[in-house]
Amino acid sequence: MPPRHRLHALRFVMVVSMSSSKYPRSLLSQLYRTLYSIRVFENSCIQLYRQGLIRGYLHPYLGEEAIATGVCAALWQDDYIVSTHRGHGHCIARGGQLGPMVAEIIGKETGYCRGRGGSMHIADVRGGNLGANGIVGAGLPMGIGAALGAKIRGEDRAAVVFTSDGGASHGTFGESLNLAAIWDLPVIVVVENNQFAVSTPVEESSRESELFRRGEGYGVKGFSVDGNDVLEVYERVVESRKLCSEGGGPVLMEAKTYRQAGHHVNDPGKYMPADRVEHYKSRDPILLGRQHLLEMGGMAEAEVDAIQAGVEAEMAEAIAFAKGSQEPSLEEFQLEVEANR
Ligand SMILES: Cc1ncc(C[n+]2csc(CCOP(=O)(O)OP(=O)(O)O)c2C)c(N)n1
Repeated sequence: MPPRHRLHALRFVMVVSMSSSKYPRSLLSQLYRTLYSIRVFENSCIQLYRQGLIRGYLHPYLGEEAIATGVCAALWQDDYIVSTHRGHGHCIARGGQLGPMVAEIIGKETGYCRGRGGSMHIADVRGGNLGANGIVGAGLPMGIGAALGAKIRGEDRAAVVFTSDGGASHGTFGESLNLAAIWDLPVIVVVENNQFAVSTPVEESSRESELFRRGEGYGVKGFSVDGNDVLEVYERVVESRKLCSEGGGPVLMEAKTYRQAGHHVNDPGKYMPADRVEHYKSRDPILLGRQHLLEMGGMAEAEVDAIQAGVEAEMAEAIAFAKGSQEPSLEEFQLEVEANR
């Protein structure tokens, strides 16, 4: 072995042996792969949008990746998730494949919903993702229903409902928490508090901006986590999932975070104070995840770079797959409209 490589290998072995992390390296590496996949996916979608391949709205999850990643890594095989209008990250973290996701978003037959749903309506029911939703707050009753169904059938399955600071002020939020509480349902409601509903700051839309406190009035355990730190999110969801299994649900988790861009792809986000954006960028979930992998996982920079290169290659393949896929035909659209009249 050439001396430079020997030195590198020696340093690597020392780092591994010095690592006292309670987290297996495989977990840290899986978390980082998911975080990075979501980041690359969202940046690629922005490019596709600019190229005119995505029509309608596109709500990137940039800056919020640690929430979906940490939550879904803590779930069990048969659990359900219900997503939001900002839902690509949830789908990826629950095991969604990038190719059918891009195909769905650009309206191709090979998409998860044959290109009929688009960005805000991706569902992967077989993978446990009951779907994204363009109606703010509408996922809550769906998640409660899924958990109720599991309970009635005697299955040990939990449902995670992702919602938002805006969603937490909808009537469905209170109604769903109340029903989940009186029926002791295995539900984890995750409020992704990115501190804005479009351009309205959460302090202006609620007298109590610590949204997890809303659980108290319904008799639901609530707590808040740093939504930029994937490990903190993961740990609290592991505990919450166990609690659901023991009959201790529902649980309300508020994950505090910040968008790194405007509400949707065409919103410059000028209402977002620059110092707040900078603060949260300095705590970027991808950077923190990388740091965990290097420091706790004892991984070498080159190995982390290799994970990133693998994700980038997978993304390029996904885009090629989607672009090369067939468009739905006009005739079939007409038949579907007729059939649903
Ligand atoms: C019931 C309903 N009202 C209004 C809208 C229009 N709308 C789309 S996103 C949004 C606000 C979103 O803010 P928030 O719920 O906090 O989620 P975020 O976009 O910050 O993730 C609104 C009002 C909608 N989609 N559904």
